[in-house]
Amino acid sequence: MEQFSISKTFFPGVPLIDLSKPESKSQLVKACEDFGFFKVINHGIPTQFITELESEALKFFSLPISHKEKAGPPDPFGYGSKKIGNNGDVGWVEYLLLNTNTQSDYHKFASIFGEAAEKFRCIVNEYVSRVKKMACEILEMLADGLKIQQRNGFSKLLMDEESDSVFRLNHYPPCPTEFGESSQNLIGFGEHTDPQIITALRSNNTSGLQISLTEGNWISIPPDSNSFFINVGDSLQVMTNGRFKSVRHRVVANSSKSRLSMIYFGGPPLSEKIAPLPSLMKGEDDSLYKEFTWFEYKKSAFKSRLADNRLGLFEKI
Ligand code: GA4
Repeated sequence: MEQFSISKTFFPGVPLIDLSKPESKSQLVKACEDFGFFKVINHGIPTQFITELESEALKFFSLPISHKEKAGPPDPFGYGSKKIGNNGDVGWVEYLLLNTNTQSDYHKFASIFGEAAEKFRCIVNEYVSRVKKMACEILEMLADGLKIQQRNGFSKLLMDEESDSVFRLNHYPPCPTEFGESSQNLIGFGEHTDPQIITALRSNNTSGLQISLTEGNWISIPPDSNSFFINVGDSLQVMTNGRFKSVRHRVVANSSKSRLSMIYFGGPPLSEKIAPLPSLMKGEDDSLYKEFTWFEYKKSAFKSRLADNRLGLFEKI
């Protein structure tokens, strides 16, 4: 009788982690090792904070382009459309990039929102502080799961006043019909890994997000507006000396529905040295990576193209 090897062909699905269960720690570690990506439920963020920001974001994106452009260009913060970064990447997307620490970018919104700019700022701040708290809890569970003595070994970098974290609202309008059949393959946001420590994404129920575990193979992630999707960033890969993988991901455009995602990128202070935690190396000199600060990595990242293997430059040969 013919035997089927299910394990080789069947994709078991994205790890689903229940944050309310302390025993999730080991599942979290495994998800970061195997996928660098997982979905969390029971995340503790009340729906009201999510839907409030979502409706503000939709209000913003539905303004005429000439209004939205007043909040641009993204240098690197502000409104951007199609152009991603400074090195020639484009996608079927418009977005708002915001710094989570300084409020200096909000003057860009005052001319569009008028007094509502202040309300927008408050709603973003409230949302970001809750998502940051959840991200820190996840990082602490991971530190426990890895048996790192300092439970806040990772999370303290996000909690630091100088933490260089970013917040992004991405709006992917439905792809117009004149693009015809090729619209199926139109890229919303090109493939890349995130340079920071950890990313927390919440989207509406429109599909588009895909992850790649092996080169050239893409897995579509079913959307779930009640959950958060978390991914390991390059910096966490380095801090775990390659044990956790920063996941390559992208967004493909949808031909009929618009997709809105709200993304928190938790990063360390600029002066922070990004290096494997000593307890995660066998010997002192066993780091797979050269020494660098977050400032150096970020500078190099912003010179790169989206799809580049940014960590490659920092690997020891
Ligand atoms: C990817 C993760 C975040 O969205 C981001 C992106 C940034 C940008 O949009 O300006 C980058 C990209 C991201 C990595 C490589 C460079 C910089 C676009 C790009 C081509 C805000 C970030 O920190 O790095």
